[in-house]
Amino acid sequence: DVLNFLKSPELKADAAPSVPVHTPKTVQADRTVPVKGFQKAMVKTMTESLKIPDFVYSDEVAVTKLAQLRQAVKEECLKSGVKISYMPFFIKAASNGLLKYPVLNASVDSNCENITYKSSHNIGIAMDTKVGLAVPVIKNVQDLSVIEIAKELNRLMISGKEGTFSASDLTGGTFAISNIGVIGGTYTKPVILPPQVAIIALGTSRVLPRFDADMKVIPEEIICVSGAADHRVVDGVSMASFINLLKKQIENPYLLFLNL
Ligand code: CAO
Repeated sequence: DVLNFLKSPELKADAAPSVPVHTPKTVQADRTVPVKGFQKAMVKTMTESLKIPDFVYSDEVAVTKLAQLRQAVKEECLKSGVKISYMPFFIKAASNGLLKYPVLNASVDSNCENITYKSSHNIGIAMDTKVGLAVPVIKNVQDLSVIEIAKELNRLMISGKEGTFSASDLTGGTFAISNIGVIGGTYTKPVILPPQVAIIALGTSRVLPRFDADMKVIPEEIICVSGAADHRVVDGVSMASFINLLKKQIENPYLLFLNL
């Protein structure tokens, strides 16, 4: 039995091991590689970004109803060759929010002397590609339906996998979204991509206990959304109101189809 086995002479501390114990050691030389390609672009943008006096605002967004909606349309979309995730809904909700709070879809010159309110919602999507972080852009989101956004996102994700982005795919962004939640993490502080003035990031969705209107505990699927903005141009109230509007649409996803 187990007790006798534990007392057996083979397990005694002074018993000589029959096989010498080895800790394998891997010998590796240091490696220096040049910074190039997308990483070089990241060095430039991120260094510029550090000069921006930014602030971050975060809130919980319940995606329970969105998850149900997505589940209901997923198969139909697949039949039309479109994979639909949470992202197209968030992108559409953000664009609707930008219509109401255009200061978040603006750009500033390097000395912050002029603000340009952009007419198009060209939304950059932070993407983990085979060559590293890229931010391809979905153009004119204000004119696209959720399914059209999904198609464009699918196309860009294939380009990311194959490394076939066009120059136009990678330029002209006016606002950005990073869904790091695909990988993990609950909270995140997104980094603005100058000359843009705002970006939002999504954390991982988690099912958590929350109160409903009758104070009953219910399971809610929650994503934490964080928005970072250039505080020289955007005030906290604009960002908070924008996130409130995004939250309202995601938590009541039928609103996304009403174009209110
Ligand atoms: N929490 C939990 N699951 C999530 C999620 C989240 N926030 N977002 C997506 N998922 C799920 C999707 O629903 C999908 O599930 P199914 O396979 O069951 O359909 C799965 O994760 C994979 O999603 P996806 O990657 O295919 O699609 P997406 O549209 O959600 O995201 C993209 C697309 C391009 C944003 C994502 O693939 C990506 O590259 N994210 C990384 C972004 C990044 O690197 N940000 C950091 C920038 S700063 O360094």
